[in-house]
Amino acid sequence: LKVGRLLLTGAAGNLGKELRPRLKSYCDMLRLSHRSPIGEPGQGEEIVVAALEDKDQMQALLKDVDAVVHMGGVSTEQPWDAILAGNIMGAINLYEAARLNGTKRIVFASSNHVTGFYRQDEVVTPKSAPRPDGFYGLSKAFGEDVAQMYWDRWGIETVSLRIGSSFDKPVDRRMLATWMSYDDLERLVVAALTAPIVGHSIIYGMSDNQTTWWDNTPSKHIGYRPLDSSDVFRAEVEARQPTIDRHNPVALYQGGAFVTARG
Ligand code: 15L
Repeated sequence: LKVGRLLLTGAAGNLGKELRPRLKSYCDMLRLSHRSPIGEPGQGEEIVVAALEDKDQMQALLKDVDAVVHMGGVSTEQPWDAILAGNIMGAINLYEAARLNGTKRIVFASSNHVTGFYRQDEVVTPKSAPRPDGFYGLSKAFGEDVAQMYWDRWGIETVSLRIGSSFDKPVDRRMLATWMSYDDLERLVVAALTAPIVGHSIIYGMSDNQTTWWDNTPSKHIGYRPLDSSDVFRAEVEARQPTIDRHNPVALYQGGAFVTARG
């Protein structure tokens, strides 16, 4: 199933870089955006420089786009001003641009930090109340609310991906629960783009890890099936981190180091 004209924001970011070559085969044209220049487009690509906090640039960016994979924005705990520009103004500018341009669906890179202040001995679902662990998590919760409002009011569909830790491999104990491989990230984004109806759905982005704090049952309709697991790295991770201090908030809460990080 092809998407037509697809926009990938944050194309030069950690996950944008991974998705750029992978998304090409699912669309006729891949438009890539970043806040600074990122070189020349390849075949079937367009490159546009646009800052999320710039309303006019965002409206031009979404012209003739059928769907968006929104990986742009601030991706860690940062000073409020940066979060305000990239993630708060950015969310509104993106959705306003989608409304004005008739974009049908957005896949929004939300984050597990929306629920980072649940403890590691709790299992949460996409229906659980948010408990953001900082300005960053708060901004992602806001982005999800923006998505919900634009669905209810304007019929723009979104899948909000509460991405765990999408890296090469898990490097600490926490990531045994939160890790998502790049191949599973691709499967999740493609499922979110192509599921026939999604309204506004929220789903945690994780591989098929044995240890998990998240139950995606309410979002089964998206049809995401992870094929990787952090468990092949378990021995390596446990050797590197043999003990954990359960009184340390970093080991107690799902958000890990984010729960004490200052922007
Ligand atoms: C995130 O939201 C960050 O963007 C990413 O860099 C990781 O730190 C991840 O969460 C995580 O929780 O491991």
